[in-house]
Amino acid sequence: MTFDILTLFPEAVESMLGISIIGRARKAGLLSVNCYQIRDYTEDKHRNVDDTPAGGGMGMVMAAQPIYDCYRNAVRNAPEGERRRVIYLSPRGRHLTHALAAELSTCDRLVLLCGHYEGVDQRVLDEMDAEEISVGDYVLTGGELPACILVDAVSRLLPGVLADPSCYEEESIASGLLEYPQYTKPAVWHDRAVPEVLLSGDHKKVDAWRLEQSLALTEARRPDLYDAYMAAHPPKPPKKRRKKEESGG
Ligand code: 9D3
Repeated sequence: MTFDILTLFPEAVESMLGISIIGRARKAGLLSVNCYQIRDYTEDKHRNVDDTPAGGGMGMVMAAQPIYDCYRNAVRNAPEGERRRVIYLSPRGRHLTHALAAELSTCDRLVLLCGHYEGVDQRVLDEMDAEEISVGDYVLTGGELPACILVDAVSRLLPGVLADPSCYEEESIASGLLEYPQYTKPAVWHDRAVPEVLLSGDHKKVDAWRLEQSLALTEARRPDLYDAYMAAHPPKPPKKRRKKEESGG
């Protein structure tokens, strides 16, 4: 998977995606992240990349030309027929979810455009056939943090990126439940004990306790997820005792 990130702040994106699990996965060649400085592509004599909005109003709008030339350069050597999506991180986009991240993880290349200022000239979004994705209903100052969130959420689903792949099957949001509470040593800290069942060594009991905790937390905090989970996991009907008449024949 290759991520091409078009931004006015490549250093910010590069530093965030150069560390931890994603940084290691990049060094291992499991994914590529290329950051492009949109300003390097401006044909404006003052190197400007934005201008006043047509029709008047506040703020500045990112111009089409530098973004489009930056985009063309990013995909210049891309193989013909690759599975590619162009994404504009935008507060008016479709919300990023685990399901969307999983869908994006099947692509060969994601081109991510980060806006700044009040927005981007609509014509370049149309020309690139960009889809819009938001990371939630709150207002940020630009698309760089959202782009990092998207790269992080998608990258950890790629083969080999996580040490233990079983963890993305059981894990909270993917399973539809919130995660149970976690503990480590020591067994008592500030008069607070680790729940006894976790020290019992009885794996069946531990699993049952964790599921019970996940269900209770999800019901209390995310009734929407709880209802969906219950609809998908109907409780098993109790086993009927076999009656003599039915078994006879
Ligand atoms: C003037 C109206 N504003 C919309 C509420 C314009 C505007 C505000 C903030 C346009 C862009 C931005 C910067 N935000 C993003 O680029 C962004 C974002 C966000 O603010 N919230 C959630 N997801 C995203 S993805 C990109």
